[in-house]
Amino acid sequence: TSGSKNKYQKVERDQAISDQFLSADLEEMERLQEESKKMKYRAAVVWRNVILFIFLHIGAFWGVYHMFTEAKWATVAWTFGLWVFSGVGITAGAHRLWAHRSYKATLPARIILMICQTMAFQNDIIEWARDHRCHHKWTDTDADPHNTRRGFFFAHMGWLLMKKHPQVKENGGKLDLSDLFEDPVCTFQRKYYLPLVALICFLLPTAIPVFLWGESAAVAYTTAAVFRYCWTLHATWCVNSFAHYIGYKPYDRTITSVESVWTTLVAVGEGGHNFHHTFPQDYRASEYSIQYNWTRMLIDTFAALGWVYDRKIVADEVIQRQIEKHGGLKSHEH
Ligand code: ST9
Ligand code: ZN
Ligand code: ZN
Repeated sequence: TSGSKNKYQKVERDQAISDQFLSADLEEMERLQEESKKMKYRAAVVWRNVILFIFLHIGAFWGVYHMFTEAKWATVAWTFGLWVFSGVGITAGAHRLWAHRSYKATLPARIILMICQTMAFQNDIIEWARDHRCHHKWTDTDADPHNTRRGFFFAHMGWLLMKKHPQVKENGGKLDLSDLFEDPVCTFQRKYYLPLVALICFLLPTAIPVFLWGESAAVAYTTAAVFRYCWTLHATWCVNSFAHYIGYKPYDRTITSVESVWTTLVAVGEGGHNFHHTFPQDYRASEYSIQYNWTRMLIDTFAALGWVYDRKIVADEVIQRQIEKHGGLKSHEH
């Protein structure tokens, strides 16, 4: 029937989409770097963002002060719970599901993940996935939004304080994002993004401690909203900075990304970054070297409930062969 034919085509199409951001070949990377050198581009600082991030950090420190002084224990627990909740919106949602298509999810699961992802306030899913697909395809060139060649701070958060390099826009514009624009969960979120963020990232985290256990609004806001948001941002950014700089490279010694155990701890299971850049289609996003993969446990739990399915993994033999041929242990071997 035409129905089953469409279904079959869709599977093929999804595979093509998740394959398109395997790293570009060396020739293309070199061409990009040559072109970039000729551009004589100078980065422009976006002062609005600098000022907003300064206020965010002041608010976050205030939140830490409140946590050690007046906050009720339930508010502290709530703050840490929301770190994990918004964190999996990024790892299981924006990253492994939407950016990489490493598994499939039913509508209810996608709605839950979208709500979690909105709480993390890291741009809407479509924008997040577009930047991330650029990062994988053109890693460490100027078409990578958080190019590590521009330094540790740029890779961590500096890239959000400046205009994007023209190569990001030019090359990113060629990516196929049709899968994201076809998902009504993504287009709904994009359409109402800022009101949804106000509600889910700031209002609800503040209101619940106030109404359920009588926390003061100022304490709830600075801890569960502002501090938690800022903390989760840094946890995420560590994957772009620390997990591209300091650690081991068991799967591919020629790339910058590394295995970073403590990044895994703050980034709810996302520190196996040498594995992840080597096998970006694998829903586990890390393999043997790192055990605390909470995001994987969540996806597996959802799968047991029938909420998600078709989890992609790379065969053990393939991983072993990769380790033997291309693995290395030293950090910073280019
Ligand atoms: C944030 C994101 O923090 C963090 C992402 C981290 C990724 C980590 C990945 C690691 C793996 C996963 C680990 C998860 C761990 C989680 C642990 C959790 C516990 N392709 O951007 P504009 C075009 S966000 C193609 O304004 P400017 C496009 O036409 C934090 N085209 O450029 C676009 O228009 P539209 C909160 C592209 O003016 C147009 O250019 N948010 C692409 O240079 C203009 O785009 C903020 O701080 C592309 N890739 O401004 C906001 N990009 O969108 C920060 C752009 O309409 N952002 N185009 O299609 C900004 O203010 C601005 O983007 C800017 C650049 C100032 C940085
Ligand atoms: Zn990725
Ligand atoms: Zn990376």
